Amino acid sequence: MQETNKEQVWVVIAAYNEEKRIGNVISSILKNGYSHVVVVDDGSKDATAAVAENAGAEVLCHIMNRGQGASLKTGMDFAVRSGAKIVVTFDADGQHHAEEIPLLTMPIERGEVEACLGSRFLEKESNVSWHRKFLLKGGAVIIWMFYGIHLTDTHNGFRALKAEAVQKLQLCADRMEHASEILEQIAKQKIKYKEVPVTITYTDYSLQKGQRSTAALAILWNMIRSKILR
Ligand SMILES: Nc1nc2c(ncn2[C@@H]2O[C@H](COP(=O)(O)OP(=O)(O)O)[C@@H](O)[C@H]2O)c(=O)[nH]1
Ligand SMILES: [Mg+2]
Repeated sequence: MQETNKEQVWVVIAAYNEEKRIGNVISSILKNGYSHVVVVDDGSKDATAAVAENAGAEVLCHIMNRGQGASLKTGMDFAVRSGAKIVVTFDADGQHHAEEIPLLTMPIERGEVEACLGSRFLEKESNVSWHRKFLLKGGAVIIWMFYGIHLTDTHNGFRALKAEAVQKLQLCADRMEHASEILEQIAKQKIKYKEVPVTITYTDYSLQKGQRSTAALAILWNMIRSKILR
């Protein structure tokens, strides 16, 4: 694989009550040569912030829980202000793989695109359940209908954005709706993007702690409703 300039990459992790996994996640990123790891601890009730700091991340804290969208915004803005050329968003629960970060950053470094979006439905195998797959496919159809961008995977938190693209994003959604909002902004701001195959690993931990399919359905419904009422 072609070498990338890892010094210019900031990896941003939004974390809520992830003391069990965040340490290993940070270690795997550092081991892969990325020294800029920013964790936004979102009012966790456990030791997420302390574990993240001990593992070598720079930790920003929200004093109360504001949601993954608000946390990523805090982290991405901080990264850009700190000199990041590329910002990678990465989950705290061990579902993403640090060795795949270059797959997302290389097309940006080569100047092909300003944003690279991870997809679990291209080439690589992810152990995603049929009902999650069904919802994600429904989400892809809605994103295509609403924003005119055709993606195979619309709610994948593993992505890379050029700093200039981060600055163009106007993000207001604090919670999980932010994933659709980022895509809406990519379309509106005409940010050049591509999808890249990545692996998302579902473990008992991530399934038990992660979003319920009903929550994903509620997000889809809210998107449709707000579009109709707009
Ligand atoms: N900052 C912050 N992060 C959150 C919150 N809820 C979930 N996350 C993080 O966002 C990532 C994805 O969340 P998760 O619930 O696993 O979503 P799923 O993988 O789509 O089921 C994980 O790294 C979580 O720690 C929250 O309220 N605030
Ligand atoms: Mg998860």
